[in-house]
Amino acid sequence: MNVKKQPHVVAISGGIGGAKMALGLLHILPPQRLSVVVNTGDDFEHLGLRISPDLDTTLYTLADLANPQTGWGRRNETWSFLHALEQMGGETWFKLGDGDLALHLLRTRRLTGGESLTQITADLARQLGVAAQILPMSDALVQTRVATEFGELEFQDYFVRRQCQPRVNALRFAGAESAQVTPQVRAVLQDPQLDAIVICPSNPYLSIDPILAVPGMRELLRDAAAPVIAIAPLIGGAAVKGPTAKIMGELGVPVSSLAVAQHYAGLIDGFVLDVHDRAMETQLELPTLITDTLMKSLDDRLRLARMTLDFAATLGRPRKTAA
Ligand code: GDP
Ligand code: FO1
Repeated sequence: MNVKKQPHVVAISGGIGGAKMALGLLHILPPQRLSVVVNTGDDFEHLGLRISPDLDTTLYTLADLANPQTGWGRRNETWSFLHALEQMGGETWFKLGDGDLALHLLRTRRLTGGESLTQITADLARQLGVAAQILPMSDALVQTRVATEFGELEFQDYFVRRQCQPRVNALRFAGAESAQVTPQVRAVLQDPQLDAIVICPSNPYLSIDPILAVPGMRELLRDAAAPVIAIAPLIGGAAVKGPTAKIMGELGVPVSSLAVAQHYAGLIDGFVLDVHDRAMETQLELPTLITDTLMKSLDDRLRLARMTLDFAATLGRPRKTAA
């Protein structure tokens, strides 16, 4: 009997932009055949709780619980906790909804008890009915720090409290040097039957670079059995949401999808470019799929996911160059 192999795809993702793509992939793959390796460089402690924003966004998005307006947090959220906090003079710049609070409490309590972020996230995903493996990039604490005109800022201070207004001079990922790839991330990237690794249209500097900074991660991508494909997070030189374009400008990088592809040079085997940027195709020195990459509806997410996997299938298992 000829048993058809089930596809297996690994997505490398940040928060809001990445989770949109991961949702498309989840819908077109059989259950448990999507693994999402998620940035945890945005993680921080707030009000005594451990918050992992990109894991939260991925969990809520894949569980169909996400707030469609903000992209982060839960749909139909209530805010009694935050209002009570405000009344008593607590910090309210980082908005924790009542339902969301339950996730942070559970996570924090189990982390304090010595369990790994990977194990806790797997349990939360199961409880929320998510049929994908959601994997933190590492179980070690890696924290993105933003060097600005106001000195070095903690990530959420820069991103949420100051709304990405300070000018970025440099980024570093504190703790990355001693972080380790988890056995679970290693296993999915070393799957000999892997069909594709998709670098989601996430912020390359804030969301993907922290993942790549975990020692051994680049080598795992380079040595994987499947092609690595990145999707441009810019459309017509602008971000759909968030500070990607602003940061590229501030770091002195041309604000273009070409620069994003060049940022991933040596790591990717194919690039997905938006139709608005088709003029750049001739300058891209790797196989390129040109398509509409704007994901407004669920159908848009599914279509882009399908096109990306069909594109990956045309690339086969290219010989990898040094990453
Ligand atoms: P964050 O961690 O919440 O900031 O989210 P990500 O890093 O995962 O995603 C942010 C990036 O997603 C931004 O550069 C956006 O331009 C990009 N993005 C969001 N939606 C879309 C979309 O529909 N299409 C494309 N191509 N990029 C998108
Ligand atoms: N983003 C905001 O812009 N404002 C918030 O008040 C806020 C609260 C918040 C709470 C939980 C959570 O998981 C994420 C939250 N985010 C909020 C998202 C935010 O942390 C960023 O989008 C990411 O770190 C960038 O990926």
